[in-house]
Amino acid sequence: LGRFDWEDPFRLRDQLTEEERMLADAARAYAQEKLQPRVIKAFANEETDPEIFREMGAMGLLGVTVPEEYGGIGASYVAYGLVAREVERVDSGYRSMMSVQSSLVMYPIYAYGSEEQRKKYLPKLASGEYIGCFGLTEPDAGSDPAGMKTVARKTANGYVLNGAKMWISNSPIADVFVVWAKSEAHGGKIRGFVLEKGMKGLSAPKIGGKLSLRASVTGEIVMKDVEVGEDALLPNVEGLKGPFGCLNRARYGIAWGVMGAAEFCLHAARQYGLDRKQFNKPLAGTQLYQLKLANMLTEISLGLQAALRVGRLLDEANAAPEMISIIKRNNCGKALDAARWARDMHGGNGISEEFQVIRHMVNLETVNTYEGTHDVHALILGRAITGVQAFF
Ligand code: TGC
Ligand code: FAD
Repeated sequence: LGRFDWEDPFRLRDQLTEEERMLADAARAYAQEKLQPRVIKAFANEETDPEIFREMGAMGLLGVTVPEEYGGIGASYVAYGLVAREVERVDSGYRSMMSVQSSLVMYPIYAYGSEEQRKKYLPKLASGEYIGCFGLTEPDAGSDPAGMKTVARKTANGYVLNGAKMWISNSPIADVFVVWAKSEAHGGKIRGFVLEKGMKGLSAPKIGGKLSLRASVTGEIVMKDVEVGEDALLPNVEGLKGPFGCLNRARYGIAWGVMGAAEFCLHAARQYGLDRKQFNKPLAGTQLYQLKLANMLTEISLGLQAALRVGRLLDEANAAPEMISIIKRNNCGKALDAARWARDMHGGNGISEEFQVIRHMVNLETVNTYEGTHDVHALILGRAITGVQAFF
């Protein structure tokens, strides 16, 4: 019979390549040494340090799947997932910064951009010199992005963009804005545009007062007659499959990331239960405490194994969006459960920033909502199961 290691129940590590193990170890060392020491203060003060992009860039953690000639490291989607897991073990906000840059900004420029756009933006996004953001959601179009109002009107030399995007990660500190708009010149179809900080009519005010994901800045993107040249258009994609192609990758990364947050919560609750005595015995020696630990461990083990399977299929260009809906939805929901249990298992200490589980808990509320809510992914799956759409 084989050995059992509660920290790696299905021996995930044995299923990785040497390159994937090395990248995961490097990401863990960076996250624990550089991100963990600053996260409590950053969350409390709602501060996002742009230097983190430079640090991640220097470590090769931005756009890991992008080929080396454009500044990436040409690594696998499994490697990308492992990075997300290590960063989100510290904070979902830091993972958000990384995954927007990698999947929602570098990926569309790489997959849909011209050679000039790739050369102009990707190396600087990979190094963290440029910070990127992705504007799809609008005040009146969230789960239903087809209802967006942002428009691009054709001019003699390019386009004029008008509209407003809402709830955009990184936007107040962004240099590069990948924005989706209905283009009149393309029959009202959705097209992607790359805008740059400083363009006349473009602003990105911060959204204050967030009680979740406070270490990652979120803002609006306001476009008032923003004039761009033809070279701002992403030439190689049209329709909603453009933004969804990016979301497939980001949602996949989230499925790994939230398991990192859940693992933090499991480890914290286990240690707390071993250290804390009530009724003359450690809490970890009670049946109810062990039941919760067992539930957490089970869901994390299954969630990681499922993410690995989908990652391998993505690397073979053989993953279906519905597979990604299953793991995004379920892993977010289970991570949120784990964080809520861990919060409860810490008793009163569970609400203190010092023990960190409540920070993960409130962060995961956002992660459960963005990139397609828990229920929207249920509807995507319901449509696949029945062949009948139930969105409207
Ligand atoms: P529907 O009719 O289903 O599809 C329209 C077109 O899009 C294609 N498509 C996909 N292509 C690739 N991958 C996918 N996953 C795709 N899903 C759909 C589809 O084939 C079709 O193509 P075509 O050529 O036939 O036109 O569209 P619908 O309007 O009925 O969609 C409904 C629904 C609910 C599935 C969709 O709108 C949805 O997923 N809503 C959720 C919105 C969402 O996820 N927003 C995320 C915003 S970005 C964000 O949150 C970033 S946070 C990141 C961070 O900080 O970490
Ligand atoms: P709604 O669509 O209004 O949904 C509200 C509720 O109604 C949800 O429970 C939903 O499940 C439910 N619902 C919706 N439609 C149906 C239906 N047909 N049937 C049953 N129930 C339904 N967007 C970006 O474009 N870029 C970003 O970088 C980005 N970053 C974000 C960062 C943060 C911190 C947050 C909070 C959000 C971010 N988002 C971003 C936006 C995010 O993707 C949206 O919030 C999300 O898609 C949900 O849209 P909504 O908020 O408009 O909610």
